[in-house]
Amino acid sequence: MTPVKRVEPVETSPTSDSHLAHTYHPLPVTIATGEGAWVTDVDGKRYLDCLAAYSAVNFGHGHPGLIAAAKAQLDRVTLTSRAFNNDRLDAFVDALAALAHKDMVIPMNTGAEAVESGIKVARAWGYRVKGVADGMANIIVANGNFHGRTTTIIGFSDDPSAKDGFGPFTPGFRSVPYGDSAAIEAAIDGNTVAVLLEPIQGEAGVVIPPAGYLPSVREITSRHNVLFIADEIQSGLGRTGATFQCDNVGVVPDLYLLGKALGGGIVPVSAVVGDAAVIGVLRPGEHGSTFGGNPLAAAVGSAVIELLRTGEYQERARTLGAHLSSLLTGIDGVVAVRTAGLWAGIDIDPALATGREVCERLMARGVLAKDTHGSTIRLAPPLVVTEDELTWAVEQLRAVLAELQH
Ligand code: IF1
Repeated sequence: MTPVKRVEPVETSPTSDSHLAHTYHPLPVTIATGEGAWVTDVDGKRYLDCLAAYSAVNFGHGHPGLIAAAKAQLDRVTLTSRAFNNDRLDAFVDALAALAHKDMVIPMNTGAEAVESGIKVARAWGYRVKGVADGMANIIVANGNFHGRTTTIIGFSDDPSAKDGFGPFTPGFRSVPYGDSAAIEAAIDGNTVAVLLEPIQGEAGVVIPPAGYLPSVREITSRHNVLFIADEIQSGLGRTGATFQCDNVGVVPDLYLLGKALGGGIVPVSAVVGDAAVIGVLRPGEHGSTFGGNPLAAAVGSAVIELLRTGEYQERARTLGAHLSSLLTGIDGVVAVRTAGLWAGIDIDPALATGREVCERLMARGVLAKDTHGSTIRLAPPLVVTEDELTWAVEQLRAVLAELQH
């Protein structure tokens, strides 16, 4: 029997007395409270939050209506499991289905769970409706994707930092260049059950595909009897100036994967939303989760959907996004800008600084943002931010880049 190689445990820094796993390298700020688009650290310093927990806080910190919905439900019942019904879930799924103009919802908790659920639905649909031989289904994804951090999902990532050292991975995925619908068609075969895409790639740096890409993917998948699954976990729910980014390009996917802002920045709420012809393939006992569809999540989710029903937040993202886009034009030290609603990917001249360095300097000036890769930073403030606050934030970016140039 070959001896198991003993790997010395990674030395933690002697000063660190934290019990927290070292899975992040956060900016050196410790947030204590939040209100609207602002957060306050333990020393009372205020910051404009231009990350919004990666678009999970679209409606601002402590939105009164969402907090009230959560508080009211806390005093009623918070978790029943799906072994029994609860009096909040039907209203939530009815409202969410109506919002997406679909007729069936799988309520889950995190985004990754929604993605994993979408993969299971697509495979089951492939075997039970399309007639793919059992165990042979493949799903097409895009290079540069980020769909979460489970081992199945990182298995089809091409980011070594997300993937290396966690194998073996789940088979049945093919990755093609993002933005190239011909590459998708070339990768489809008789066993292809779905194409899974972010309508805009968030972690890749707010990468917006060519205008005709998603409509072309929709036409190709329909023609080949392949499901189109849109991961709107980050791009959806108002961020890009519409309820879904797919709305902006006139595309209706077979499945929407939703998360982040669906929980109002209060509780994890995610969902797979589609039609019974697809999601209806699942039978009792085949899928679920302890917290999926719990009454607290459903009550908060219903309040979030109510905020989106009027279109007010989508309009704010459109109007303020146009302002943000104009503010970001012609800044020395910025080599490229990509914006969609109130979401911006900003490529800084790598000769000037890394994205991390820029974010550290922005933090010192009271703006919290996050780099993605290399010298790219993203801005995604809560949709309640004001025009003046956006102007001020971009002035801080200009000042940081001016400092770095001297
Ligand atoms: C972290 C990134 C963003 C997502 C899309 C599914 C998920 C995500 C399009 C999974 C989650 C989060 C994960 C979070 C940071 C953030 C992130 F930097 F990791 F890549 F936004 F770009 N689909 N994205 O963006 O949802 O399971 O996390 O609820 O890992 O620190 P989740």
